[in-house]
Amino acid sequence: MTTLKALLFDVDGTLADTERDGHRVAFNRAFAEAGLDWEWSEELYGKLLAVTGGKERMRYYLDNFNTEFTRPAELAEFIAGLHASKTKHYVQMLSEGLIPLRPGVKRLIEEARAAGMRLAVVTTTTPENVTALLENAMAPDAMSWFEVIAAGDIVPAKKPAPDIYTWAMEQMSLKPEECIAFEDSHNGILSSRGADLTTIVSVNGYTREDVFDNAAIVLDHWGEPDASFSVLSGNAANSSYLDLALVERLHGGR
Ligand code: XBP
Ligand code: MG
Repeated sequence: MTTLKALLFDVDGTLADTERDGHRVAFNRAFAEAGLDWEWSEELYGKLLAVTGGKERMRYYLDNFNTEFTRPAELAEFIAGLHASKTKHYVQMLSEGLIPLRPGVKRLIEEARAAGMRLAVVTTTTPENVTALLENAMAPDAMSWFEVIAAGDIVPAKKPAPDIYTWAMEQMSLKPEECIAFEDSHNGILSSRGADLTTIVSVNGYTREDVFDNAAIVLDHWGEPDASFSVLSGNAANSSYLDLALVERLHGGR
């Protein structure tokens, strides 16, 4: 059995419930600021989450949910401008402390760090968003806890493509069997499993009904000593929250 050396974390939906009350709201603020009448409801946003990446998501929206919109000649630049504004709003919201980490996130990451486990972030979101979440919700120096931040447009093919995980492992000179991934969504596990990674899933409101073939375990959240997780599929043995011992046991089952 290969020793576990690194934990690779998705961000949106996994470390924090960022989509409904974070990204969605930031998109709507950017649209309003640009004088657009686009309004992404909670329900519509659930459909738009089929596509990862904010710029890609706006294009998907225009192609499928707002075909009447008269597109500017330079659509890519138009979308990039809206996206820059959305990132500004999102970072502002995080700096106001509006989005907390999910249960167990800080506890497990601190435990892994103390045990000398190597840590990385692997996400489709924009790098500034990762910094804003880690510094505001985790700890002011939390960026330095992670050896690699694989984020945003660093690889052209975003999740569900495996490229971002493969890129992160290349940076760390690690093989898939030496790592474990943490995800929350169907697109996320397609990406991590596509990179041959054992994957622990914690669902959220938008991903509870997603399909998670080949997950090591599917939980409602990582849990805390005083707030047990629920196991949606898989075997947590006698554990009631996700700690490093359970992570290593799940990794051993690959
Ligand atoms: C996260 C995403 C991101 C965010 C928006 O997916 O899909 O696109 O919704 O981020 P995952 P940007 O958790 O699978 O990485 O607007 O910065 O692209
Ligand atoms: Mg995610």
